[in-house]
Amino acid sequence: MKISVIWVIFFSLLVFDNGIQCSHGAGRKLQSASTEQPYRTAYHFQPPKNWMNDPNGPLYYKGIYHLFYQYNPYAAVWGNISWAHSISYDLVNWIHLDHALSPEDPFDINGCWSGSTTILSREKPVILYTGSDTENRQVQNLAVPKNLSDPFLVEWVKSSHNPIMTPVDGIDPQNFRDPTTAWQGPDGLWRVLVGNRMNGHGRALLYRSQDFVSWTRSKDPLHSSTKTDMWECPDFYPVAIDGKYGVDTSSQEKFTKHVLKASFNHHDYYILGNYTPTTDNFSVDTDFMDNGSDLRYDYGQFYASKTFFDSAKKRRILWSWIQESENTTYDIKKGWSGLQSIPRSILLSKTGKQLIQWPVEEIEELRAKNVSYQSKQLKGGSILEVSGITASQADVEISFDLSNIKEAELMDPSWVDPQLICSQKTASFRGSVGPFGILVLASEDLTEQTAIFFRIFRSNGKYVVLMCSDQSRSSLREGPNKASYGAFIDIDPLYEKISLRSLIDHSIVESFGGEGRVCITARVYPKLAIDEQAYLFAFNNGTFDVTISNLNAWNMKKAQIVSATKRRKPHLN
Ligand code: DQQ
Repeated sequence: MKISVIWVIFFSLLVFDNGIQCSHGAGRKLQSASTEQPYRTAYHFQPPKNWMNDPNGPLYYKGIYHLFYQYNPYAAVWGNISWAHSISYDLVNWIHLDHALSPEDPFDINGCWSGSTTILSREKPVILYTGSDTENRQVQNLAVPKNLSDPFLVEWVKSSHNPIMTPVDGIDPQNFRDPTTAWQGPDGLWRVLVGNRMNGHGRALLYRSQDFVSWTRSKDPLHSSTKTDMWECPDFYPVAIDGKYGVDTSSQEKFTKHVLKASFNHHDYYILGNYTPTTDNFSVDTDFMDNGSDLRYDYGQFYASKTFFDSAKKRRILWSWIQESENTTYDIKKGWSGLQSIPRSILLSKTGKQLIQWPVEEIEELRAKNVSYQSKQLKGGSILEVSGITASQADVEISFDLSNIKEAELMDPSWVDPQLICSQKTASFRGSVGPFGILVLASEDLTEQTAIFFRIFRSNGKYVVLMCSDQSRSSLREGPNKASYGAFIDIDPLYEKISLRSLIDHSIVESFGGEGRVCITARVYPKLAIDEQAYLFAFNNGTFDVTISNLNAWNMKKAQIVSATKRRKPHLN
């Protein structure tokens, strides 16, 4: 293990584009990118080629995790949308199976769009999905496994009753999609939500059914908003108050709150509230505002997500589509587009005011070589190379102690938009306490770097903690979108260390600040910082010192993601 500390004086920050720069001893020789596919990931879920978008109907059934997803079998652009299907025993290693649903019938000929699974009577999984029919109307369809004794659920049969919900009674046929996992009320009836738009605004239509085939729409939607546009991929589920475990969607436990998530404006937003199953009343704590203040699952690239209840480990797991940040021409050239996030377990925070997310524990099985140290001072204007691991494929945990917190700058009351502050005060913009954090997928000369960092401000006798993911210098290539992302974190740095975990995987960086209170996912496409030529640093570009109380970084092994066709039958062990 070799850890070299390089102190960089303030002058060098000025000399080098006012950015953080370093020089260090005999490093690895800088080479130009040679790999054909430098942006394929090693431990994120992705199909071998072509286009992928929304996760659909994730479920745990008879010891196996299933993930279905929106997929174009023919190209790296959206189209011919089918439900691709993969299975896993551990949420890390996957086998691709045959497609579960293909657009072949009048009720889905123009696409088998997003939907969910529900397990009926604890043993019968069923799919509800949106079909784009012969007239391009959105309708809801049902499919069931052909053979329930097959734990891999390879073959699915579409119901002869399809479509089972149609856009009648004034429902806009172009904005009627993405049924949720259904839940059963105390009256035994199943309930499901369907995303919809009415007069330009988002709403979640509520349907009820006795038999899962005949559905009646409730007069009132479960919830609607006058502030937002169409709600895609709604999700509705209970979370335990002050609990460590996830809760089944149909659970009627008392000590829960409900989460309503909707996808709009390129982000996944959620609200919390109290749901009364006897009346189907959902009374919200705070409503969607669409003014920048709404809670998001993730403040970076993260869309059309979906949760499911894992009955094996009693947890709720969140999956999401992570889009490219590159143009379509480049997607076609590289032959694929889209990733799935690392599955995250999701809980209500102790304050009850927000959700907390954390990568599922199974991902830690991929951790290999480790570098670690404690109580390392990072002087103002300095960086520290974390060497000894493959920085393009890593898991990094770091926490900071701030003894100079009282020196934090005063917050300007006009700084209300965290993303704007992050894009104006990038990592190279010096502050007092911060920016401090890590530089990932960095080139040796630091001309390329993705900075994930914190800044501390004083405001009305309290401290405000800002977390940023700065992609402005992530690539020397011109094409990628390099917008910065940011959010305020609900942490009091007087009483708590500031912590960060980042999962780095070639072209994706998923970051979890404050133990999962703020998550930011970035797609980056470095030209130099690829494979062995990627470097990892901790940095402090504030004027005051900070201390790294703990740092642990691991090489991540490659996950086994294979196609069933290469094996006689699905088998992971
Ligand atoms: N993607 C699906 C739709 C959904 C959208 C189509 C969200 O069902 O509304 O591929 O990304």
